[in-house]
Amino acid sequence: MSNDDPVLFEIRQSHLNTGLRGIPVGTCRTSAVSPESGVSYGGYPVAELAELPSEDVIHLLLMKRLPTPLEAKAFAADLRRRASVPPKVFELLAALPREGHPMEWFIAGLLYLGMTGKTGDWMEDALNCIARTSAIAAAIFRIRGGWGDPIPPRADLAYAANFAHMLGAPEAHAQLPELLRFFHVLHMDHGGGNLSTFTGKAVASGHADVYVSLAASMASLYGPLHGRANQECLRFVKEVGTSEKPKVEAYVRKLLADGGKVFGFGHAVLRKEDPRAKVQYAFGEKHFANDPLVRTALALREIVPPILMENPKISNPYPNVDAVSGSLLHAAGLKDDNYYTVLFGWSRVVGIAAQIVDERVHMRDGKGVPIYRPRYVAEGQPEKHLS
Ligand code: NMX
Ligand code: MLT
Repeated sequence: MSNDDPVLFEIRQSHLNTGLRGIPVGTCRTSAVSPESGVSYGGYPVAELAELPSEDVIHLLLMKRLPTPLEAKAFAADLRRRASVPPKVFELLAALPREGHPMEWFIAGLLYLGMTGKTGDWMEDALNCIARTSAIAAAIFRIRGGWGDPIPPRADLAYAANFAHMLGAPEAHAQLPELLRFFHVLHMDHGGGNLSTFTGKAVASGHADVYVSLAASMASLYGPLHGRANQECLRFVKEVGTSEKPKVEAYVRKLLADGGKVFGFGHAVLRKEDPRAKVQYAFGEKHFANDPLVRTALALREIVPPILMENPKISNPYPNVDAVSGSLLHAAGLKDDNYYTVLFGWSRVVGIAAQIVDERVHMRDGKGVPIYRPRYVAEGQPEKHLS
């Protein structure tokens, strides 16, 4: 092996069946995750980007640089032009069973979008899909939640403000549009190896299209250990039911003794408090300091890490992105936690689509990453014959 081809990782028997934990499999052009400082997009710490309009950050992830003011205007207008969804898609959504989870609806919505509007060009489909998922996600809240018919987008609103408008949430707090804007930016991307992103790129490596690849990603995000942790986390915060510290501590200790998981804490890569959680806690302290669920989430922030640290198996005892997001959404008027993972998906679609474009169009000098095909070592199958 030459010096130009350094060994990055030595694979040992003990690495098998660990979910590829820590094993390098490729390069990522959109974002990087540092165990200590968390995620950055294109080199910018996510907490700084949380100040920007969604469109600028979408541009950064897709084009690998922030837009100039003129480009930003043109890019936002381009996304608005692409945003219209065929009415047939809403009719199809309306026919879905209410018992289906909103994420199952979102997966169906992505497939319907693909069936009614794909071009086959990776970048075009990525842009169209990003532009159209706001209408799909908002329609899921409205149709499944019984809020009414989908609300058309407005030509004068920015991406996230338009989403808040299309939601038309009956109990919306004045801070909801601002919360949705930075929620969107914070959740867009998290390196190349998180489960939903990895899944989407793997599916796209077989040259399936952007829409079905994103639908597969969203199936990964649906799991309670991944994106659905935001829903589970709010349920957990509700169950704790108090911000009185001794009671919170007693609750958490009993939960762990019974073998339960403390939702919103821990991470496969991070080893410090997630900067995305920090931004959200600060917003909670500023706008919802008297909300009982936000207060419980803030108490958990203090109490849980030292308790989790007592278990040496737990690699990261600190809050992750989901620790307080549900409490904020609830305080801002989105009361039904069943829908929270759709908001995660609405955001993560951006980073996954950008990474799919990179792997299909740019990697390996434009040849693209070949079809994913890791090796599995056969286990417990001595040779046998039928006769
Ligand atoms: N509560 C209880 N046990 C935990 C927790 C926690 N918050 N975090 C880790 N552990 C356990 C974990 O289940 C594992 O136990 P076992 O060996 O018996 O299987 C052990 O500690 C070691 O796990 P780690 O290596 O620290 O973490 P891993 O990379 O396997 O998992 C998570 C990472 C995020 C799946 C895990 O920390 C977890 O289940 N957290 C709670 C759910 C959650 O908040 N998920 C959201 C993550 C963010 N996202 O968007 O995906
Ligand atoms: C996250 O946003 O924290 C993830 O998608 C989980 C991960 O990085 O593994």
